[in-house]
Amino acid sequence: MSQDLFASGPEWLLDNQLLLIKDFLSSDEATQLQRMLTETMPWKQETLTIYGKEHPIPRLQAWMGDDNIQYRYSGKTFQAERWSGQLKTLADKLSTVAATRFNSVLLNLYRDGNDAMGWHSDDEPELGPAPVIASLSLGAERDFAVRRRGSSRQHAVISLPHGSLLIMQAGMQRQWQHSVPRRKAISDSRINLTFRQIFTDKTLPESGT
Ligand SMILES: O=C(O)CCC(=O)C(=O)O
Repeated sequence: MSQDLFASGPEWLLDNQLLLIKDFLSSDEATQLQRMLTETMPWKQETLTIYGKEHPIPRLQAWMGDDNIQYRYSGKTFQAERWSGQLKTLADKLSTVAATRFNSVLLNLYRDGNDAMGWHSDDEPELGPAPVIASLSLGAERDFAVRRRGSSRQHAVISLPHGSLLIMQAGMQRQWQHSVPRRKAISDSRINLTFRQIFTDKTLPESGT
């Protein structure tokens, strides 16, 4: 992990499973990026099938990456759209920061505090056995809650400000779940980008590496 690229104060949290860099982007850079993404991304409200019934998820999503990147999530296959030059440049920069090779990004648009994300770990097989995920937050400051896998008790809440970068380290998804709880008092929107390395059957590393 290269830390000398940061302007100031990265914080290690949760037994070093999370690295938070609050000022990864300046406020102006973050605002500009949020505006550009709000206007140009192919936002969609996906649905999840629960007990045979389709439910719209409480947020909008877009999925961008290298050619032929596919991701299975909740029984569905999503094909990444080819990313713009600006997102690819950002992915390359974050790959250097996180010492990995991000080939895709999942974008979530939380329209206001009624939009949310439930408890989960990012542990789909395509992410490999020990995924490192870089999560960039733009817009309304929202809580990121964590709990141990197998426990229903919330362990910690980390507030993610405009322009912040949170890097989930390799052991995080095995041990912890995370969520973005509803916050009804928040009326502003937020975009979160999670940069991921998606493996194909051919590039998947062995379990335990
Ligand atoms: O919006 C966030 O901060 C978290 C997003 C997330 O958990 C995910 O994309 O898996």
